[in-house]
This record gives sequence, C-alpha cells and structure tokens, in this order.
Amino acid sequence: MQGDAFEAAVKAVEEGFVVCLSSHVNPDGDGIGSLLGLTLILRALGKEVHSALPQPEKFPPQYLFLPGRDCLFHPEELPDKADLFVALDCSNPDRLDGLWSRAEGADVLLNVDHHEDNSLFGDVNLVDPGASSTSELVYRLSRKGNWDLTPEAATCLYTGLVTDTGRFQHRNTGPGALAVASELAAAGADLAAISREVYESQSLSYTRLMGRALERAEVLPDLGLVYSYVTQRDLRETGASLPETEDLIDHLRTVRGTKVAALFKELEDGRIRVSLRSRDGAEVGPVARALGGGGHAGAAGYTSDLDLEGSLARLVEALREAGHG
Ligand SMILES: [Mn+2]
Repeated sequence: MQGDAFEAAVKAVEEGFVVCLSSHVNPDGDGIGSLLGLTLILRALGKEVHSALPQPEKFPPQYLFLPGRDCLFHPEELPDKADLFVALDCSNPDRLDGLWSRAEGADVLLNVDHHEDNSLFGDVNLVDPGASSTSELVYRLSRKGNWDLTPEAATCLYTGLVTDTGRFQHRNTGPGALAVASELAAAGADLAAISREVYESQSLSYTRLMGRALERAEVLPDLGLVYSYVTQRDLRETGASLPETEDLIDHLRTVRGTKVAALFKELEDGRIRVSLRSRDGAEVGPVARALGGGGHAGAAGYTSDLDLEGSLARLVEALREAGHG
C-alpha cells in the first residue's frame, strides 16, 4: 500500500458532502461494523451520509444490536449522484451487487479494504492486505483525519475486528490488531455487549442446527480436511436461518489435525455455498478463487452449482491440484 493512501482517503472524505457508504453482499461482522462505524464518524463530521447494504434482508441477527443501524437506507433509496461513495470490505465491484452503478456514478469512489485480491477499483484505494480487517483500516483512517470517535462508533469497529480475527485467534491477529483493539476499548467500545450479542445470543434453533452439522462432521485425514453440511431441510426442521450460521465453520475448524475446514450450505435455489477456513499455514484463498469465489488465506468461500456430493468431490480435487495432502 502506498504511504500516502491514508492522506488521499482523508482528503476524499473531507472534500465530499453528500457521501454514500456500502459494504458487500452476504454481510459479515467486518462489513457491517466498518460500514456503521464510518457512518457514525461521518455523521459526527456533519456530512450528509446515506448508507446501505446491497442485501439488507441478509442482515445477520447477531449484529442487530449495533448502534447506527437506524442510519441504514434501503439500497434503492441511495442518491444516484454522490460527491463520494465509499466501498467497505469489497474486493471487487461484484461485491456491491446492485449498488455498483451508484458507486461508479459518484464523483469520487473510495475503496477501503484488506483483501489481498482487491482489484483496486476505486479512484482512491485504501487497501492493505496486512490489516486484520476493514474496521481496523477505518479506525486508522479516523486517527489520520483526527475525527471524533464516539463509543458507539468504537463498538461497531471493535465488532468488525473481533469477528474478522475469530476473536483474536486467526493469523491476521498481530501487534497491529491488538493495539487497535486496545485503542477502541479506550474509546469506549462496549466489549461486554459485543461478546454477549455476537457470541452468546444464539437461538435455540441455531444451537440445534449446529448439533446436526457437528454430528455429521467427517474427516479426510490425507488432506487434513474436516467438513460438514447444512441443507434447506435442516433449516426448515430446526427453524434456523442461514445468516445465523456464520460462525458454524469455526467449530468444525477446531478438530485436531485439521488444515482445512469446509462447510457446505444449501441455498434456497439449490446451489451450494461453500465456506472454507484454514489453519497451521494452509491457504484456502487460492482454492476458493480457482472455484470461482474469493477471500483470504485463512477464510474464503465460493458458490457451487453441483449437488452436495459433487461439490465435495470438486473441492477435494481442487485441494489436491493446489498441493494439499
Ligand atoms: Mn473483512
């Protein structure tokens, strides 16, 4: 990342008045946390802020407690023409889905992200694959701009940081992430509420769904692969919803000897969403990209048109091609 990327991003924000913000499809803790955190920061700066997610209906319930959610608009309500559009946690334009035309139509497009495969689609690109999370980058940007950070904004950014680092356990956790966590705590982030709401508020339905998925876990020892699956029937019978299942794969990943964890989730249209996690130095980003998806070394995913069995066979093949096992 160029040293002056932060300065260029501060300038872009300070020069814009009508600002639109968005994050990616299938929203996660970092996408939502960085979006709401920056929304609150820019509101406090007196900007006219319009924020939206491309798929508001997929908002995971564990993030409903976050402050600033009342600032979110429906994607159709965003102005066609903004001084500035900020894309958060999006590695490429597809991640903005229907909001891309508005991003493109803004006077300035600012791209804030930490994915290593970011296509640098902005007029200004604040992209640092060395950052733990986009929320960390938003925090650093706010310090660079000397902008006020309320406890509410700190709560949003800390949520992005704690979820993208897997509670400070994934390999993207280092001195930088821990220092930012400490500063967000000092700024008043509500750590107790974040732990309770994000990790200790799951529904009984999801608890039962998790039981099913864990019961079915299988291991392919030669690949160091542990995998399981969730079907639409499981969702119907337990009453759980797919957005609730974001951290299910982290439970699979804890099996001893695992290098790669895979969770196959059947979507409503019959396709399979495949989530991948790695550990002990393995990388899943290249495999996900080879199968039409994307992500990081430690966490990635893609969508498969094959059935469950076919999707597993294709993944095993791709892992072998990528040198696993
Ligand atoms: Mn992220």
